[in-house]
Amino acid sequence: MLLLKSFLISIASSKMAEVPAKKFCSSLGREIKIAVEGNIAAGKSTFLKILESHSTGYHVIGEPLSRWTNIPSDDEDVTSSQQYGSNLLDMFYKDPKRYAYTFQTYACLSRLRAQLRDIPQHLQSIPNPVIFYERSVYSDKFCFAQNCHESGLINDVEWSVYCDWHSFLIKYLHLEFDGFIYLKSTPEVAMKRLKKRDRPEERGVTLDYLQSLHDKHNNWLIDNKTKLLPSVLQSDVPVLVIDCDEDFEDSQENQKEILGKVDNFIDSI
Ligand code: UDP
Ligand code: DCM
Ligand code: MG
Repeated sequence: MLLLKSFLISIASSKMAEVPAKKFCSSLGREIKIAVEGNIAAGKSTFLKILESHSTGYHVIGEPLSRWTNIPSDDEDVTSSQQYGSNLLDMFYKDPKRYAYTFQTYACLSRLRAQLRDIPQHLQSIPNPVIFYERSVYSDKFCFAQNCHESGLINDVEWSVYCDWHSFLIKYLHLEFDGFIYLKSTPEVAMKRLKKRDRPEERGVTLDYLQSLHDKHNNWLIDNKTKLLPSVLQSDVPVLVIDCDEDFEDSQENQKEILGKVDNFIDSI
């Protein structure tokens, strides 16, 4: 049984400025893999963009959202479901009971595909590059799919099937992370940012839904109430919790403080 035993570093407020690329002191002797977690519209993609421009040793693998909404993308080959022109994210939000299982399956599958790609060539000459992933197969299951099951959008049979293949994949594919960064926002701030971003598919997302997902993230990443899979692959994974309610997108000061915390966190791994 994998219990995420976390040490928590909270950032109450954040201050920012330009920071030179740094040398990391990790003892791992290989790339460091970090999953960045957080509610819908918490600010993960914004945060990851800032991280990537902070250091040449930082590399980001974004969420494969374009596959879910079928927006064509130059660097990705088209999958069979895209050939049919589906927007699965939209189908899920329009008819969640019908499409929750399908969407959750596809979201996790496309994430696996992204996570299992080789690390980019240019990183191979850098000692201990850090790869940040926007979410993980763990939040897919323990936040989103489980929430769908508990709210009746995924029925018991579908949930059993999901758990079965998910456990199997976790066991046989190497999907470990060296740490998690939890961008923690209140559901109210996530809602404000979701409205600002205004993705058409997400216009029906309610504050209650964001509250449920918020609780799921907290149970997992802060309170350790969610036990991860029975697995010997990973234990004692550190979690850095960053309170991101205060705007950081437009605040150099806040970015500087957040980046300092991330650098320290990476150094501690
Ligand atoms: N955003 C903001 N202030 C911040 C971070 C993000 O106003 O400090 C906005 C950002 O411009 C975007 C929305 O919040 O319109 C959602 O951000 P993002 O897409 O990064 O969130 P994610 O869903 O990836 O967590
Ligand atoms: N999403 C989901 N289930 C998952 C992963 C993501 O329903 N397992 C949804 C939530 C958002 C969208 O995909 O509507 C992308 O997430 P974000 O906006 O947080 O980047
Ligand atoms: Mg995002």
